[in-house]
Amino acid sequence: MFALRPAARRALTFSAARSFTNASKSFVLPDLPYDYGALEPVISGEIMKLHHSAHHKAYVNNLNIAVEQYKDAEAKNDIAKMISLEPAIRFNGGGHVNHSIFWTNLAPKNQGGGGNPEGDLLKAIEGQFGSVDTVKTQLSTLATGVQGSGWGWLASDKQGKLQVVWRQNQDPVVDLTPLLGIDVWEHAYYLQYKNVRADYVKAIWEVVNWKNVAERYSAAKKQ
Ligand code: MN3
Repeated sequence: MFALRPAARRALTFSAARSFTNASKSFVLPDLPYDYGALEPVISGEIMKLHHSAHHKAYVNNLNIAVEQYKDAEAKNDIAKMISLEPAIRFNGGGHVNHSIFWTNLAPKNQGGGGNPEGDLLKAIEGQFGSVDTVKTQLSTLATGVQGSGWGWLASDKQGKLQVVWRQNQDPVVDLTPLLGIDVWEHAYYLQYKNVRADYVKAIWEVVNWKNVAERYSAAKKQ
C-alpha cells in the first residue's frame, strides 16, 4: 500500500473511498486448518462444524457490525455511542481472537496432535511446573472449574514466564500472550460430552498441537 500522511488518510477515509476502506478492514472467519471431522473421536465433526461455521462466524459478523457503528459514532464525535458499543466489541472481538487461536492450537493426531511439547517450551514447562503432566493438570483443573462460560489458558509474559489463567465469557487474554486455550463454553462440548466438562477437558490433550503452542511461546518472548 502507498503511504499517506494522516490528514490525507483521514480525508480518503471520509471521501468516496470510504466504503472500500471499511470493507478492506472487515474481520474474516479464518478457514480451519483441518476438516470438521478430523479431530474425531475427541471432538465430533458436528461440534466442530457448528462451533466454527455458526458460533465463530456470528462473532465475526457481530464484530464487524459493532466496529462499523463505532467508526460512524467516532466520525460524529458521539462519545456516548462509542462507549455503548464497547461491550459488543469486547465480546465479539474476544470471541474472534480466542477462537482464531483455538483452532490452530488443535490438530488431528496424524498431523501432530497430542504427545508432548519439545524444545524451549518443554524446558520452560519443566523448569516452572516440574513436568508436562503438572501443567496439564493445573490447566485442566482451572478450565473445568470456570463457572458458566469462559476459557482456560496457558499464557506467557515477555520474559517467558508461563502462567495458567482463566477468563470469563469471551474476555481475551491481553496482559499476557495467550499460547494455548481451552474453550469451556457448553457449545464446545455439550453435544458430545453432555454435562461432563471434565471428560472433554481431559480428552482435548489428545489433539493439542504443541508445535503451534511452541511457536506462540517463541513469538511471545520476541515481543
Ligand atoms: Mn467457542
